[in-house]
Amino acid sequence: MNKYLFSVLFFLMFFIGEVNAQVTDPTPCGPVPSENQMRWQEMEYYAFVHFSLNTYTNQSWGFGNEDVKLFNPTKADCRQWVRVCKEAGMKGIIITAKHHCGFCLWPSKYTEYSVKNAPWKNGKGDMIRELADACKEYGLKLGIYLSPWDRNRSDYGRPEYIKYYRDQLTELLTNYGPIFEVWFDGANGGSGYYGGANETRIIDPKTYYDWQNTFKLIHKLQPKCAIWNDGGDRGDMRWVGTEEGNVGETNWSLLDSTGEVTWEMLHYGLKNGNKWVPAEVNTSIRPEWFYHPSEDDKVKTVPQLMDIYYSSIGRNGSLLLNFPITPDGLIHANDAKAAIEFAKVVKKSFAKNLAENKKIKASNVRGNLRKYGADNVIDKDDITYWATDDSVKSASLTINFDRPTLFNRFLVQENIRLGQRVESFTVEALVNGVWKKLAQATTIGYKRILRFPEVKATQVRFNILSSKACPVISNIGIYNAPVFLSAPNIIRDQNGNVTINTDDIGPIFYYTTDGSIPTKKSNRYDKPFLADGKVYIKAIAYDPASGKHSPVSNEDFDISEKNWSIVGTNDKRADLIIDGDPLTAWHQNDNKMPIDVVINLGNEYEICGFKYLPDQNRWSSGVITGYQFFVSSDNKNWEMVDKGEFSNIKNNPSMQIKNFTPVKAHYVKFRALKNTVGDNVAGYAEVSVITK
Ligand code: FUL
Repeated sequence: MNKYLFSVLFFLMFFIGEVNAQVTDPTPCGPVPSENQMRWQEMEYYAFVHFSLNTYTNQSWGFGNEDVKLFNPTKADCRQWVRVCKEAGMKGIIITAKHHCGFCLWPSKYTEYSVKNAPWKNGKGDMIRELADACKEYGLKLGIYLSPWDRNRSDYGRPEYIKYYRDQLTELLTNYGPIFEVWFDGANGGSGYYGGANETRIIDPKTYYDWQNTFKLIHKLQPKCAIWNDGGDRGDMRWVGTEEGNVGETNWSLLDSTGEVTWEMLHYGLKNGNKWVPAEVNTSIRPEWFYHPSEDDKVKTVPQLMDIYYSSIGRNGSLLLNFPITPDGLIHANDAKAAIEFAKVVKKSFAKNLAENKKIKASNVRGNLRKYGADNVIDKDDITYWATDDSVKSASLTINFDRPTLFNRFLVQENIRLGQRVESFTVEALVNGVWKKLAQATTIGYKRILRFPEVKATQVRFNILSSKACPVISNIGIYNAPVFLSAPNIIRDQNGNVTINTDDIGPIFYYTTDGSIPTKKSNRYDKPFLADGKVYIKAIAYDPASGKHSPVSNEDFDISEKNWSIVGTNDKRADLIIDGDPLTAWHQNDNKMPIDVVINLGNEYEICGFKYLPDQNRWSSGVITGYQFFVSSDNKNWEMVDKGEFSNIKNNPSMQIKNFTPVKAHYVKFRALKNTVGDNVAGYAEVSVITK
């Protein structure tokens, strides 16, 4: 009998083994990442550094005629940059070897417009060499930004320039060791110095740069380098359509290999695209990319950086965070502090995976094989995965904590080597015996992290509702991350009434008007208060329940706008541009460019600059790029005191600040010459002046 049972068992085992042997790994679904893209994706987080002549001219885009003699970073220390980046948890640094002005941070033998003619180290300096050495010393990877648009070169726009560009790329990709990423910015504002021609040169970015041959050169010189390109030719990664620090909640790592790429495709990817082109989220730790002293108190706070983290790395993107290098040649202490604190919070947030070592059950396991079992999602191995049978495209995993457990984050990863599959999923929690939906989301990709209010539950259920093919999940994490209060908004209306608020529920606010840091002993805010005229307000939000407070927010208000008026229009909405509210805007579209707006300041003041905030609505029209600024004492005789461009306003529609030599003004005229789309609309959220 025993012998008989043994034979039956043996037969069954053999038979099942045979059946299982026929179960193969899921076949890839659609395009999959290359080894270069995979290596890049796993880096997750790395730095940008913006450093050039702009650093010395307070500009965003140099015109191309700035004096090389300005470049003299007396304390330049790339090891300091790298140490900050390393401590901030970053894996590499991409440097603006050449920005649009054409100035080169390395002594290129193909141009005189470089460090070799700058006073820095008597022309013997090479910033790329110093950074490459520092990266090597600290184990970070090096990346290169080489602007295709070059406002200095006389041959820009002609075929010779492409040779020059490739020669420079060859220098950079040959002499500085391994390069992990090259960055080819698509910006081209047209006008420039161009070797003295001082004209506008329009090129067709789709054909002029001949990217395919440049890509071949890169592959030859640096086979392991990933290519970022926002032009028509697909690189290895894509831009996400904004510099604010977020990619779409739905984020497919796919595009089509040919055809136009719309803003939607950049932001959300393309579900059925035929090429793997994942998202890289680029943003600056300050409003601008280059250093401007006026932004020293505008460094992003830890809660803001955490939001960016969840909206980039937490949405299947990588995060490229910029540090503007100071004129001394260092990462500013405020920026370093914010980035390092941010890294500490990220570490703390994901320190303990509450799902680890817990019982986990799947509604379906591919071929019932252990190899594809549910435990693979908590085994800390990114290669192993849970998969279902090919026919099963909706399935769930249940994690049992045994006892009530507090958490507020859910992390999930697909094994993207087999393609991106999941289209929609939910997360539920068993709270006091009842299943409660915590979150509903769409794509996953390399990594997705969901945030929800803290919940105490005994079980968590991850339900895949639909998937392009059988789901392949490599990792799940459940965390209880620290929660932060956001720094409050400080808004002053035209009458001088200051409002302090935030999106968080429940905090109280404290503020100061003398520049000191607010504490619980400072003024308590309970309703709008009057603070007219020049005043520097700092505020914090404070949560009495937890005893926690937010970072400090600052607003440096100038003269009173109480007696200001918009002259020469009957449109009442014109007042919205001096109402202090960044969310309201006015547009003029009944005239041809140039379009003027005239403000009566109600009094004579000595002014030394102005501020322009474009309409903050993403789809807004009338974002001004070319301007002139005039002053007058009588609204009749005008003197032009400034003219220029708002360089990067299309991609980064933040507050534009322009300074000029102090001058007396009773009336000011802001003239729009050109907008981002070349039509006849001028739009403004706010216009104000800077007094001496
Ligand atoms: C933009 C450029 O025009 C900015 O100056 C900056 O370099 C940013 C990263 O890309 O398009």
